[in-house]
Amino acid sequence: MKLLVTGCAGFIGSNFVYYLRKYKDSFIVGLDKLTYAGNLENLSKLIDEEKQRFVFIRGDINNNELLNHIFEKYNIDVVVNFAAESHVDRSIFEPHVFIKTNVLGVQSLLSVAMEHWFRGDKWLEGKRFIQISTDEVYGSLGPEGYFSENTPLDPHSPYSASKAGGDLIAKAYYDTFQMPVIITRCSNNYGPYQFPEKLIPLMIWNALNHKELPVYGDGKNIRDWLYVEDHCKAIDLVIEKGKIGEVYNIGGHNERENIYVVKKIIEILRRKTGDDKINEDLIKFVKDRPGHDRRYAMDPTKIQTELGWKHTYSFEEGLEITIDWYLNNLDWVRNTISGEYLKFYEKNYLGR
Ligand code: NAD
Ligand code: TDX
Repeated sequence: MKLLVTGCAGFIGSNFVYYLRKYKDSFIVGLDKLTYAGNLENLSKLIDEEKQRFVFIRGDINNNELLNHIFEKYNIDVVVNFAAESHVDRSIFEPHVFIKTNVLGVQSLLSVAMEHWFRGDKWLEGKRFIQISTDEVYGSLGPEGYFSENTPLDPHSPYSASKAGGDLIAKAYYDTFQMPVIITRCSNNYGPYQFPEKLIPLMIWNALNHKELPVYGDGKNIRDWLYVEDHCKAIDLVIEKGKIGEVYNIGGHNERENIYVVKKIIEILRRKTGDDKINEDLIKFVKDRPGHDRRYAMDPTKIQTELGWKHTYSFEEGLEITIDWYLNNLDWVRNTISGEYLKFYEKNYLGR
């Protein structure tokens, strides 16, 4: 099988291409624009050790000429589209970049894939386009209930609106052309290689440096945490057994309040480092994120019953592993945040 994995130098994309290493007969073309969030260091082991089975190409999913070249040269069977602007806070300051990649970029990928996969009046066998989406397209929940695949879309941030736009154009390619599209919507991922602007790695890094831990609002917003390896396993199953035209929700049933997550990180870090300066005095409640969704929680019944997926890691287990990874990869964090994110963070968030 020949896969085009876009956004392969980001957090989930890089974990996914490592996950696919176990398939000795697969060939992966990794495409990534290397924005501030993409880091080739994430792929260094693959680039060194898997020359026969992995090729990296720097480029934009909006570049149709490049996409055509890739489809022609590598005869792609499966597209897994992780490429996106992914950070909600950034989308509040620069929505246009989100629309360009998360909506128009999806359209470019779909149209080029269609050009290569639709022959005569039918689709070539075995082709799959997997659009990686998010629970955020469903909006926000009250204290009860879960998002199912039938929950109406009700995005609130420019990020989630752009992801919903990408989903709808992908759905339209299935409805109109019967293109072999499948959409997956997952909850909050965490694990190795996550850019330290997202809650968990940001809190780990700040705590280790005895810096403030900025908790938005009252800290009682709830996210449903999914260890990235469990997510990769789900996508793998969707490629193998997922039904064309369907949506699959992927969630860990690990709902936690943000303040619990931050306190747990403090507790684990203090135990692992013996550093007493890592304590709850570092927590600072700051102005809330505008349009901040209160609660996300996924109902993963469909992927569990139809494809046999289940998550392996509880939140507390996954968090221990994640913290160990960051403690063993402090140079990675240092290199990653010495780039553009730091400037953005300082300009927009310090002093709130
Ligand atoms: P990330 O920001 O870590 O990585 C995104 C990658 O896409 C980066 O390597 C970046 O360089 C690349 N990219 C951005 N624009 C591009 C473009 N125009 N062309 C080519 N490459 C481009 O994001 P992530 O957390 O790994 O998320 C991956 C996907 O999963 C995204 O589609 C995101 O919406 C979705 N998702 C993420 C989470 C999460 O918790 N991280 C949850 C639900 C859904
Ligand atoms: O400094 C912070 N303080 C804080 O209280 C940050 C960065 C976040 N938060 C809160 C906001 C959210 O309620 O923590 C929660 C998690 O925030 P993020 O890590 O920014 O993730 P979220 O906004 O939930 O979105 C994530 O999950 C869904 C990903 O970034 C998206 O790409 C994905 O679609």
